Amino acid sequence: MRIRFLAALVALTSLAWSGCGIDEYYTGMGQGALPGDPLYRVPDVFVAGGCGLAEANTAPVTVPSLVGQAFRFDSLALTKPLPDSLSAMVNPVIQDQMDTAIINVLLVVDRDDRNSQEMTFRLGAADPAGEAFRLTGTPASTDATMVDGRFDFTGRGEVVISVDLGTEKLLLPVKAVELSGLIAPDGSQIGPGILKGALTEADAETVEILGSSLKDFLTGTNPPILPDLDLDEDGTNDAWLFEGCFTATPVTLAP
Ligand SMILES: [Ca+2]
Repeated sequence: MRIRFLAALVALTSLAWSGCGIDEYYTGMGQGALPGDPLYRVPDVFVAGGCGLAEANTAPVTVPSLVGQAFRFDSLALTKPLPDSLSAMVNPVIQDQMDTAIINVLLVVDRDDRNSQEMTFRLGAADPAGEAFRLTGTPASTDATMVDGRFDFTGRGEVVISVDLGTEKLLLPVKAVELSGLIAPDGSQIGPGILKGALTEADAETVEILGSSLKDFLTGTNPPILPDLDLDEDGTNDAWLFEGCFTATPVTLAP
């Protein structure tokens, strides 16, 4: 795990440098590898077109009510804004840290009205508390529709995803989050699910990664990854679309 993390870091550094045109950096990983060759095969996690949610079989939830149930993200594979080659390096790190309870994102059910086919959730970061998990902040409520096991946010949530980079933390503040997902009839899991949100330019300026801002990092790669969302609709893009596929499983919510 550590070696894979270090390899990812080396590759990120290499990308940042070559992107800035300051230097070229060869990782030396793999005889005969050429600069620009991916270090890893892209894992088969990039399900094209909505994480397979549209194709999944829906079925009514048979559990009478999910109110009070917390679901913890146990996988999150980013598809945007990072290019596939970079996602292929970052996603295994995210997966490792979800497996080891370092990255903890909860989706808590506060309302589950089968008659009106509506639900209300809270989405937020959490910390382990014994065998349970406790929300780290006080996330706002977000409404959703729920038909035949599939929920779709009608409001917007936000969450900060905190990735442990060894000596520092990479904080990814994701705004305007919309979730859609399929709840298993017995409530035993959510998946497939899709997360769509926005990483704002203002946030990316304050996030540090490898000694520079995340904004400079993204715009400094080759080719540059430029903002592709105009959140305030003033005609100038000010955010990156942040997208990923997720699954989640029930956990106990600590008060
Ligand atoms: Ca704008």
